Amino acid sequence: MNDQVTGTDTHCPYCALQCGMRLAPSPGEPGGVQVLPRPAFPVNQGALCGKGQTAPALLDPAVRLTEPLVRDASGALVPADWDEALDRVAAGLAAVRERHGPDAVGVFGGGGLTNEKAYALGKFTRLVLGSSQIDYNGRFCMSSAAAATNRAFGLDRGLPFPLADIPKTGCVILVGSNLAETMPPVLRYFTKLRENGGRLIVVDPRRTRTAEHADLHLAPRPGTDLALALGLLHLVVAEGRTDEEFIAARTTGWEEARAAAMAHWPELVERITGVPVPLLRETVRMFCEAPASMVLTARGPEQQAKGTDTVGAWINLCLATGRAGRPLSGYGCLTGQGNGQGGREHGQKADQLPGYRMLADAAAREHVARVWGVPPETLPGPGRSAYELLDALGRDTPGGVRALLLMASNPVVSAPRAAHVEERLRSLDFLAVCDVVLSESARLADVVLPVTQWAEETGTLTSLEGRVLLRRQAVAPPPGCRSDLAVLHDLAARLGWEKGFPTDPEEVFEELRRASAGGKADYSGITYRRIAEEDGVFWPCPEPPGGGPEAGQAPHPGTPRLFLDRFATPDGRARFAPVTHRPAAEEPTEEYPVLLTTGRVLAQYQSGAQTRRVPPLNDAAPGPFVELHPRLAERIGAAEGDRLAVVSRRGRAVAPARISGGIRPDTVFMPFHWPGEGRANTLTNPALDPASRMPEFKVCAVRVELADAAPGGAPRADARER
Ligand SMILES: Nc1nc2c(c(=O)[nH]1)N[C@H]1C(S)=C(S)[C@@H](COP(=O)(O)OP(=O)(O)OC[C@H]3O[C@@H](n4cnc5c(=O)[nH]c(N)nc54)[C@H](O)[C@@H]3O)O[C@H]1N2
Ligand SMILES: Nc1nc2c(c(=O)[nH]1)N[C@H]1C(S)=C(S)[C@@H](COP(=O)(O)OP(=O)(O)OC[C@H]3O[C@@H](n4cnc5c(=O)[nH]c(N)nc54)[C@H](O)[C@@H]3O)O[C@H]1N2
Ligand code: SF4
Ligand SMILES: [Mo]
Repeated sequence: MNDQVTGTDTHCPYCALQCGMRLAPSPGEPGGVQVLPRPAFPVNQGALCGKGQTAPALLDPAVRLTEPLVRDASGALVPADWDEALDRVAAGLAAVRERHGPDAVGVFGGGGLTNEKAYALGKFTRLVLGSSQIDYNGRFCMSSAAAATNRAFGLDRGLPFPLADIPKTGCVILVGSNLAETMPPVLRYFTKLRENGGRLIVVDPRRTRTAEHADLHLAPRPGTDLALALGLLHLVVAEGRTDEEFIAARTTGWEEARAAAMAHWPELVERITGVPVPLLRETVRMFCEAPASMVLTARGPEQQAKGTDTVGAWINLCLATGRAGRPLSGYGCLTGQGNGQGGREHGQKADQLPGYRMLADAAAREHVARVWGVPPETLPGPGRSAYELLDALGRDTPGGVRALLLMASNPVVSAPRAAHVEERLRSLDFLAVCDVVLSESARLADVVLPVTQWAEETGTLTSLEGRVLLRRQAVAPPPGCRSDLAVLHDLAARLGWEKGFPTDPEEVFEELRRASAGGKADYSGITYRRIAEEDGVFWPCPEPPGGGPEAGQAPHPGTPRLFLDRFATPDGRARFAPVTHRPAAEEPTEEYPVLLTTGRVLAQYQSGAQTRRVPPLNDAAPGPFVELHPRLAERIGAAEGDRLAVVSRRGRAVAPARISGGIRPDTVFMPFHWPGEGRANTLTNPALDPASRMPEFKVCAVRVELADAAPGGAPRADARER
């Protein structure tokens, strides 16, 4: 539907909900368009959060990059024409490759990239650069849930059912998601659930806006969700609430998982988590007495050095109670970035090829190599994970990565142990950044390429439901910008690959369809036309043998609901994970007695590179803060608004106090959207989950003190005057 009069139906630039919206011309407004509701799109039915509503501000040439920038002899970034900028990038990457080998050239992508871009970026890295060194920011996002669902179900799709099922189930345990702030239009599904008599249980160390809507709020110590889930499973067994028939027919590994859970007595779990036993019992009762129930996790339990096992423990709870692979029941992960789902399926992850094929699998390599027209042995093997890649940057790292192409991420703000990562980026021989704005990371680049974004181009994204959507171009891009696809095409041509990198997104998608055919994330039956006609298509959607509708065959309907007949494992059974509790990588000590956790606020998005440039959003959330309990505030002598120093083993950050009775007294919370002195990631711990390589963003040990205290510890008098 591309109607000149009423505008263009498209989707939001930000999160994984990918709300439908309509953009209509509106001269005089920022970006020259206004956002109108698109009530016919079923997922958000016209509702948008403030970020979506104000998104046209991102199109304003006053905030976005409109010409390439190159570093001149004096060290300043100065405008250049495209040919010069592209020549410099091609030469910078080629020089390092020649001197230090292909694996000295790295690529870092983003979950905001469309499927077409993620696909082209993976192909570019493996073919043109010949490098194994590619990963992306999605590793920081849902990789633990991905690892756990692959292990348990044989497939990783965020939600195995559409959001529309949520109001019809009986009970949802929402673990570590603040969706009232992170995807507000989704809240209506939970409000309807409760109107229908269903129950909502929220697990979060803070009484968030989301927790305000819950029937029960459990507030565990950060980093103890694994013990919590095991304690619930213990009670399920002790109270005779297991579904033995389901366990026998559809799962494997129960005996081991059961034995592990039985070691987690409710009283022990109360001691570890701080959640009282009666609340544990009430949770089990609500969950098991509902005719159907779900567990949904987000970054709270996942961004831990044991995130994979933690998600595994929550899946165990679903399996033991028969709450998986059945209508209106199951485990799901709420994916985060706009294309967090599709971005991990098509080859920008260190170990993956398109269609969710694994790079280490010979048959997978052969299939994809055939589509790419190269011998399979030319494809490099798996590379380093995101943090390991960032940690290996720099000319002083033996065997490290000395040139980097960074596309759609801002790790100077968003990576763990960010001061170290910033220093690694500065020590590169060559850094090229493709971005829409001059982010903190782009400021460090030798060359910055200004790319088209969102409403300025067309592409597909896969939402948290596994629904493949078409985000349509609605406005002309500024003349000085090129799409990421064009950048990859132009660089490939300079590096000897005239063919294989088309700039037309639909052409790339047609190739992606073939590359994904037969893979786990099979998109071969999906076309741009179908997406437009059907409000999106759920993968897997294979093309029927012998061809689709063009060949006179009925199209595959797509798969809104997974696992109803069998799980995607070789034997069709779900696998229990035999997991036991372990402490966080850093527990409190005398020197660092408080736990820091981090996350988001409503009006800012991620590293803030985009939303800090949108005035109404920036006014609503102008800067960082440290949320702390009144008792902790009293102990350190802090009043509301006082500048607090939060110190971890990695560094020190300073931000004003925000005192709240809604947070645990042993925990402080900082949002991570800002650079500079209030950068939360100066503090965070890059301890990695052994399976997913996810860093422990959600828990580290810190000391909290008044920033302006005089030596000796007493608050300086002037620090209290504001
Ligand atoms: N406004 C806004 N919306 C966004 C984004 C944004 O930056 N801003 N980003 C998008 C992206 S990429 C993502 S990944 C999603 C993230 O969406 P969410 O997962 O909802 O976001 P977070 O705030 O990171 O974490 C959720 C909650 O986890 C809690 N938490 C902290 N530690 C623990 C713990 O140990 N256990 C448990 N159970 N909970 C804990 C925090 O208190 C927080 O309330 O949001 C998406 N939407
Ligand atoms: N402490 C702490 N740190 C965290 C988290 C946390 O909870 N706590 N969460 C983590 C999570 S879940 C995530 S997802 C990461 C996200 O962190 P980042 O990867 O830094 O994410 P963004 O800020 O979205 O950065 C995206 C960049 O890409 C640009 N961009 C947008 N569209 C395009 C495009 O089409 N092409 C190109 N080339 N560029 C584009 C934007 O302008 C922006 O500069 O942060 C992680 N960091
Ligand atoms: S919830 Fe997400 S997709 Fe919807 S308008 Fe807000 S940021 Fe955009
Ligand atoms: Mo994310």
